Amino acid sequence: MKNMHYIHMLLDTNMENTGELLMTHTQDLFPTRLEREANMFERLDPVIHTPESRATDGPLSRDRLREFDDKGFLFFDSFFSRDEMDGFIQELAEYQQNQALKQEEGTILEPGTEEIRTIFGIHEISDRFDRLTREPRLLKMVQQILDSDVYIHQSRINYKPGFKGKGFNWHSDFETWHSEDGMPGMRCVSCSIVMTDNNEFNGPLMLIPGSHRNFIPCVGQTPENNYRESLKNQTLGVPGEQDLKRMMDRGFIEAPKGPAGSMIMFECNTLHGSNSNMSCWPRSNLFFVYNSVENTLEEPYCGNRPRPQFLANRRSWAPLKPV
Ligand code: 6CS
Ligand code: FE
Repeated sequence: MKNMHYIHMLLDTNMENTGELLMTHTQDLFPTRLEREANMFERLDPVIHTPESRATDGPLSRDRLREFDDKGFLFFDSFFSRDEMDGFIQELAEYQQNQALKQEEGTILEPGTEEIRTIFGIHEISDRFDRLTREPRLLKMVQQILDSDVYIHQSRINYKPGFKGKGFNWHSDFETWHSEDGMPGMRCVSCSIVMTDNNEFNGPLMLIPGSHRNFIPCVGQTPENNYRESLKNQTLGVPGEQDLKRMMDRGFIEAPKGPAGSMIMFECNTLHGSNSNMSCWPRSNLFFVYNSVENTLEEPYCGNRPRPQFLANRRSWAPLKPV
């Protein structure tokens, strides 16, 4: 049963005699892409959805759950062994040489180059990556946090090639997924698996600890097909500098680094971004976005047409079963 506080039941004025309740729309509890600035406000959803009594029914210890609750992300050094990653890394290298794949709409190139920036829907392209989304070690942690079955909302590989990989502006994924994909609430977690060693020079993912606790409404109306620009250079859904400074002063910035096979698990509303890659080494990270089956997509709250399947899965919300 969906979280009822998202469903805004209205008496249909034409039918008040019958008192029949009609679900006319899901109330937008996270208004954003506004005409003028609005204050940030505290999130409405828990971070850890599992009740305290069942909190340790899963691989994460109380301390790790508390750390995720406090910071909005966890780092796992060498979560997968390097040789477990070899097959995945080999497959990603083959994709970079695949000219037909470069023409796909779900493949985004670095501006002005033939270098791949992102391939979306990687779990729908590859059986190997599809199986990885159902790796029990991942699934059990995500289910423990979200207290429900999950499905993949979005998967992608960000290549960030040496010298040419551009950065990503600060943003909350949830702000985009709510506004442009109709994701009702914050019950969604990303797992970013490091495919090439992340060091301080090749543009590692940067996160602001504690930023997941506030929703920051952003200014600017969303044009149709915004993703054609935003995936190369995001300008909408980027918080203002005053709000970013407030979050950074409060939580500072962390850039977890580690060898291929390491993993960053972060909450859908944790502010993150990354610098351009000025080194010669690629910084390729795989992202699996696990959404709760209790948080499935509505119509986009920005009012636009739904985004393509490779960005926002509307086709299969069946609970993922571990391999
Ligand atoms: O629009 C999106 O869904 C994508 N944009 C960013 C910057 N992060 C999340 C996601 O990949
Ligand atoms: Fe993001």
